[in-house]
Amino acid sequence: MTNKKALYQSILKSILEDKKLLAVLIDPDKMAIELTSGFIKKVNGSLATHIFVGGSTVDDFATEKLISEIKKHTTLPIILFPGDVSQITDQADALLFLSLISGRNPEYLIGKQVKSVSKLRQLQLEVIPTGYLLIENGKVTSVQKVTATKPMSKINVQEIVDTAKAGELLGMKLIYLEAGSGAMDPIPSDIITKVKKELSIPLIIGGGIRTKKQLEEAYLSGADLVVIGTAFEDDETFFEELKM
Ligand code: 1GP
Repeated sequence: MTNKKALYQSILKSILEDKKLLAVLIDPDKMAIELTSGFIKKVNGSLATHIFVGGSTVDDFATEKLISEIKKHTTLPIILFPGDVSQITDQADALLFLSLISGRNPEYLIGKQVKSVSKLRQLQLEVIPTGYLLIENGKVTSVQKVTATKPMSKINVQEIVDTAKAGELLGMKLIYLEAGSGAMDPIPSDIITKVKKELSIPLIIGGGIRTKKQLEEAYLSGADLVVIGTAFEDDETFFEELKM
């Protein structure tokens, strides 16, 4: 672990300067090493400001191998968004230290975090405490399956707002509202707006964003950083579409 907070500070600085951030999410399970350089070239030429790496089910060492390959081709910061302790590596610049505060499964609230400490102690990795909230989107997502937790209902906006605020009050440095990878619909704008209004820490939005309009809407509603994975995986011309 390191006391340096360089990456988190740079996120805060961007927000102060009114710059919106975009992370491309790469799942080590879906990205073949030999295709990495071509993909990262497109990321470099895009609006992306960060690369997130992680997935719900990933083979041991696949994340480390993938990140060392990505680093050969980019200077963008690489942040771990791990589905499991095995994905933690100091090849990355920072780690989203996630606690699934929308759920009530102790393993994902604190259990996995405790298990990761012996590993983190040995690594020079910036650790960013992050409150992670899964919001329902019309289909069962892998986060829901893997964590055996229920997503929060979209209808009960106040509960989502209160949960995010509780995360901040517990000392979390980021809040991540997740619709789930490949979600039918992204997080609704009114939820983003209301959560953002309550928070004084940065807000990350991800899941189901497939168009430039949806991206812009997330920013306008209050997202500081948007995460997109599936849309880039499915169609790399999306990198170009975003620039138009
Ligand atoms: C998933 O929020 C991320 O954890 C990104 O979702 O793959 O739907 O873009 P997509």
